[in-house]
Amino acid sequence: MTRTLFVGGNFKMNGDLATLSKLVHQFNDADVDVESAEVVIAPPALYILPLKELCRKGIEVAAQNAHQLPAGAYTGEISLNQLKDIGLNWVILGHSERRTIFHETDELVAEKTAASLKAGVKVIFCIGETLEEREGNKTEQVLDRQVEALAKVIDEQSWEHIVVAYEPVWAIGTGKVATPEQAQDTHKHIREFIAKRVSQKVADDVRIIYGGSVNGKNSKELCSQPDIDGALVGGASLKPEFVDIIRSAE
Ligand code: G2H
Repeated sequence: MTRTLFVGGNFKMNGDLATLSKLVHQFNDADVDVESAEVVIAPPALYILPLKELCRKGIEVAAQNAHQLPAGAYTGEISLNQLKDIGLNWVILGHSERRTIFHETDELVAEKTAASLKAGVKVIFCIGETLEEREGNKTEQVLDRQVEALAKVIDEQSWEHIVVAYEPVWAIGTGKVATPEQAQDTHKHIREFIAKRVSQKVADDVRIIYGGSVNGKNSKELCSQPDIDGALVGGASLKPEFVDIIRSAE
């Protein structure tokens, strides 16, 4: 089985139109083999459309969040149908900043993910444990619980539209990256859980990417682990070094 490397750039609430446009031009001009990696950038919502126009073939755009309902009186929210309407194929759901700051539960993230697949939008489904959970030897229990919530609400076929992003909360934006061995062990566990809970085929096919202080220097070693199929990159996706991360696949 071959899983194409997946590299996501999560700009979070950073940048302005001029700087992000310049960045996209740099990504467009970079000499990378677009066949070797699937590349998706996730700008703040109001820059999705202008940046989508700028991206060359081979670079797709994602939203960083969406509401689970198709339409209605939800001031400030964007629906998955609206994302689909402007031609978006990807959304990030369940990022730890959404889970912790905006109190999104496992069930809500799973519900959003199911709604997203129904709307025809593929999902970068984020999971991860806090430092306290890791130190309390609860990492596997937490990840199983987060994946289980999703497995309950989607069918086996739907997994082909999911990329799982494992992001240990203690490694996010802290500069404290998990070692390649730590990340590999955890990815292997997630894949084994999916094999048990869903099917061996889904476990073999689903891409599980790593996030948390990934940069141009550590990405190659992380991405060369057998169960790590790419990266979800925050801080470093706002710099030209994002191109080096995409090159991890070459
Ligand atoms: C984790 C990651 C991107 P960073 O949040 O999703 O951010 O690379 O800055 O740790």
